[in-house]
Amino acid sequence: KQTIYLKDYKPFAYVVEDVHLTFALHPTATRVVSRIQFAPTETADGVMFLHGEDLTLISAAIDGEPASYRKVSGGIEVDVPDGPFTWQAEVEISPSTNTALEGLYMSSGMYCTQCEAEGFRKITYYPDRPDVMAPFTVRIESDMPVLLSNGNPQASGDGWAEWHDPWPKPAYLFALVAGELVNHAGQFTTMSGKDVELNIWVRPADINKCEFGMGALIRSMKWDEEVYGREYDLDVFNIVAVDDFNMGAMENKGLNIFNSSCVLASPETSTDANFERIEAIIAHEYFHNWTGNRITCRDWFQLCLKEGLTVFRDQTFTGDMRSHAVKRIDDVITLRARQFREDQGPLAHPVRPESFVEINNFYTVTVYEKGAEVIGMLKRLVGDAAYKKALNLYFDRHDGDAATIEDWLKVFEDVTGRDLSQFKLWYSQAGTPHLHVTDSYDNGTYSLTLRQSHKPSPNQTDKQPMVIPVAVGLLSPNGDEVVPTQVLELTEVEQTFTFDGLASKPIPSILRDFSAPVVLHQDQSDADREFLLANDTDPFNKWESGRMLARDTLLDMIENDAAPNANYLAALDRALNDETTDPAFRALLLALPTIDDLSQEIASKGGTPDPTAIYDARRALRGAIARHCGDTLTSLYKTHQVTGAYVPDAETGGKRALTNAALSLISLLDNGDTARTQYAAADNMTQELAALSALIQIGAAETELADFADRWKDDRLVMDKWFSLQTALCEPQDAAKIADTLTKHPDFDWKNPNRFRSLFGGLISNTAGFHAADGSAYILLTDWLIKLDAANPQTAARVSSAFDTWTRYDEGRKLIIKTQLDRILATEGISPDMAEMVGRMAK
Ligand code: HT7
Ligand code: ZN
Repeated sequence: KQTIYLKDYKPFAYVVEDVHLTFALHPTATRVVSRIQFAPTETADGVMFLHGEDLTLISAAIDGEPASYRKVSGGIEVDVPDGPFTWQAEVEISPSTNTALEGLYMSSGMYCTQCEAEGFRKITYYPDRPDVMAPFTVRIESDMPVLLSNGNPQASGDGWAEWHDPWPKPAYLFALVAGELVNHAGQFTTMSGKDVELNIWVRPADINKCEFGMGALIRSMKWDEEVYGREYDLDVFNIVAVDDFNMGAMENKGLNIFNSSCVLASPETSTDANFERIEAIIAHEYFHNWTGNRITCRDWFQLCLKEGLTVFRDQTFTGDMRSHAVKRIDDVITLRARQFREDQGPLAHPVRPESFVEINNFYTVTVYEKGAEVIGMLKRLVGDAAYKKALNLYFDRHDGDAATIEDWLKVFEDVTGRDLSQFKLWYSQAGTPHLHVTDSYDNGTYSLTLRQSHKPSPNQTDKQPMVIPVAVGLLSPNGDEVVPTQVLELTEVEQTFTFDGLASKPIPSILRDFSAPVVLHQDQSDADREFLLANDTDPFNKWESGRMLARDTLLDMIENDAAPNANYLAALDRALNDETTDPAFRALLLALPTIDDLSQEIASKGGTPDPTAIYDARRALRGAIARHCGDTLTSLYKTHQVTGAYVPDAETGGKRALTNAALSLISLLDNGDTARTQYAAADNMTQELAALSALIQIGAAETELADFADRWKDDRLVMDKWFSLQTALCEPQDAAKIADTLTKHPDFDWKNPNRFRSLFGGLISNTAGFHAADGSAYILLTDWLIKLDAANPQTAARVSSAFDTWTRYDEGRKLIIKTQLDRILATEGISPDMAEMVGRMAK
């Protein structure tokens, strides 16, 4: 496959005016007839290229006459007339043998599609690019009882149904579903009074897991009207749950298709974290109706245009539904763990990449999460009112367009009069900026000097200074906030900002709310951190102060064999006892930096992380916290128990998060007695899984693991948890062996992406286990990646990114990993997806 470059973009030379598709469904021989009206533009030259992959072409005609065409790499070239014409083709495809889960495939007996990014070309010949938009009419012929496609239902009869989608859309938003499905119905009346029929379609066994998803959909529809003024635009909105799915969900117009793990929920089978994630994903896909569907992307380099903005929107939604403070902390934990990690390694790329081989490899945390951070910075810089105006202008100006980042930034420039050319570097410059802060105080004036620095990234060595919004507040030593939050704009390499009229040297609270995705370097004393942990009015920095104390004591234990910092333990105990703070916030104070976070930190300072030593230090610190804060933890565990029927809300979820964080530590002291009691009494999955996890972590879960598997053997989603917990939480030295044994379990259906990710995602997250010095986990994962790649390249390539930190480690580990990467590259028939990912890592 060839490398594609942003700079080479050229519009398609034909307009697609109308698309009619007829599907005669059959597991191995589905026939697809396409009738497409094309009109040439000025750049047309009589030869039209249509994408097509794995298609058997039965017939092709133009205006009723046999077409003249040539098969070329990736599609066909067709000789076409000078004026408008109708292309009609018939192809045959085989959904049941499509294990890549792209195009039309089968999952648990149903037909479904996945077309983003380039799956439509596996359904029929078509200009499969996001800047070609057209209205679609679809006829489905099948004896399946439920036949769905995009848009509104038009007509149906015995064994067929027709759908019409009036909104011009790119082919990647096409969808079709046919199956023996049942629906959980709902209804929504839009702000202009239109009634919309809502459905969640599932297999009959799952009908009791739809209620929460329906509520989340209705909340999302309402929120998008209230906060962004966006109304839904069809008569029906359908969601379908599918068991075999490469990612979380897909925003096909009017017919969202979901990985069943991202929509099905019940108190008995789903944890609080599952409920929150499901609500966020339903919102995300729904929000795409405007940011992605009505306004789409000109080309796949602009992916962050829809994804960064839609993630930003779903993050704000979750904050509004639950807690902004907790959501922000959660998001930053993920950003640092995953996006900063990506930025630090060989897979680093800009939010808007400039080249790719396989676009599926660029659905990354950088495009999504850093893309969302960039929107958040823009909003902070222009202010809420201008953001709102700019968004309204964006929707007015670009409705129906396939737009670019330039179009997006221009609406902000037009609304505010600001020049955003320097800000645009956030889209083109890879890597995480470093922000260095020093301060001084002299005679009532406090000075803050901010300096930015940038490390090189793959293919980017010289970097320009960026615009960095740094939210700052100042506290006086008695705990009062003497300067409330203000945003300093760092635009040069170094700038000094002064604050006058201060009676004494203040304690600064810098980068409040994590106002920019940067690494902050600040000489902060333990005393200042303890002070901010107790007094900061900014919840993010309050938490961050505790986090930095925990990080530094861990680094001291790892690097200098030091004892746990007693000041930290005392400050943590005080913070845990502060009843004025949210239990969910206190639960987050107990979440220590992960082994991978710490190894990222050590590597960025030029050291060589030893995962085993980091594991031991973390274990020692957890033991010290359990002993030092034992009374507090036991008391919190008792006083914050939730009674009554389970409700998946933020308030009771926060209490469960706190008691379960306490339980995990208490279990280090009581041999798991409390956890065993909780497991036996649990009436919801949050409590059950927390108890089971605590027991696995102390190596005392044999009975409960067997009981769990026995009770849940028929529930695929719960059994995914059973697989992942064992590989994620076992002792590192046992991890590869346990994973290997589990691959031989009769329920290890490796072609199911959820099951594969459960087992191997668990293993990869067990950092000390994955990086066991003998390389056993590296070798096991590589064997399975090679096997999976032959069936499902997209999922295999994504999982292969587990190796992206390999250059951090010692020579022994590096040699084994490099050997595995080379082994993958040398495998005959390796997919372009895998070849690109591993090639970038092995460089
Ligand atoms: N826009 C979607 C991204 C996507 C995808 C989803 C499912 C399977 C394969 C996929 N390839 C790309 C999901 C989203 O961001 O909302
Ligand atoms: Zn998305």
